Amino acid sequence: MTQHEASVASVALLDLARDIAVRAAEFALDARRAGVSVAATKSTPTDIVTAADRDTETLIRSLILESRPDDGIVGEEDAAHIGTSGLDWVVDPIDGTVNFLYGIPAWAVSIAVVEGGAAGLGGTTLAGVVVNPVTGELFEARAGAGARLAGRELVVNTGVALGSALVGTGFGYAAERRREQAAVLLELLPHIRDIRRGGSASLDLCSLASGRLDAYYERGLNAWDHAAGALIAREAGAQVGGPHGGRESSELIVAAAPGLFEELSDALRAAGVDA
Ligand code: LIP
Repeated sequence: MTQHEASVASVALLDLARDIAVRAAEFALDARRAGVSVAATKSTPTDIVTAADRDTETLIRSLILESRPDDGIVGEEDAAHIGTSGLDWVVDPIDGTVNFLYGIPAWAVSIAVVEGGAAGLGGTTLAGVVVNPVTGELFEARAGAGARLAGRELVVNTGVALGSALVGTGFGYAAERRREQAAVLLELLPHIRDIRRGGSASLDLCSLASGRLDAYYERGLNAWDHAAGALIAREAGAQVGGPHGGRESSELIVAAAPGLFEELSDALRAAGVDA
């Protein structure tokens, strides 16, 4: 495939991801307005799933396979669908489920298209879309083509020292994991401007991309939480990574402009994180 052909292909993937994300966002917002209840719990009693999570992912999966029947799908609420095309769609139908349940307007539909990764892990993200259905904000990026919100190019904040940095983070659902995360926060908080805990990793990464945060880190995420947001942040100029200079992973994701990325990583290591 020539570079031009690859570019045309990734434009088509972004267009499809955007169309599907918009339709899923409308569907999920209607479900929110109709009233939400917990359908089940997963890893702990506070790790909830609603019928809207499941129904929205079902809609997204059907729309993907309608257009691209040979692609794979990795989603939060159902088993992986193995494809044959080498492309995986990595989907979080409602990222920020607790916010969705409580009616806090900070949840998102997150869809990424990943090439060459085993079940969406470790590959190259070609396109990503994150939609906040309540605010109507649609963040998107295509690899090598920048990140945008409503047509406006996104650029991360640069030249921010750790002591002046507004840092986003989140916490897991298991008590022991939360205890560890609180201990890290105790060490980090005196060295930064402040913490923001928004409740949606994909929106936190989009906040970084749009200058509403200076940095973001979190431990214990799944690929669907960060796949699209990480591309949007990278295309806005953020350095995004995980432990020991590697790729972001379920163990750790750190994202910030170069310079602050290293400062934050050093501070996390000093707080006992294997960064
Ligand atoms: C959420 C993440 C968030 C994390 C929450 C939760 P979910 O994903 O986006 O960053 O702090 O604990 O994991 O479960 O709402 O899709």
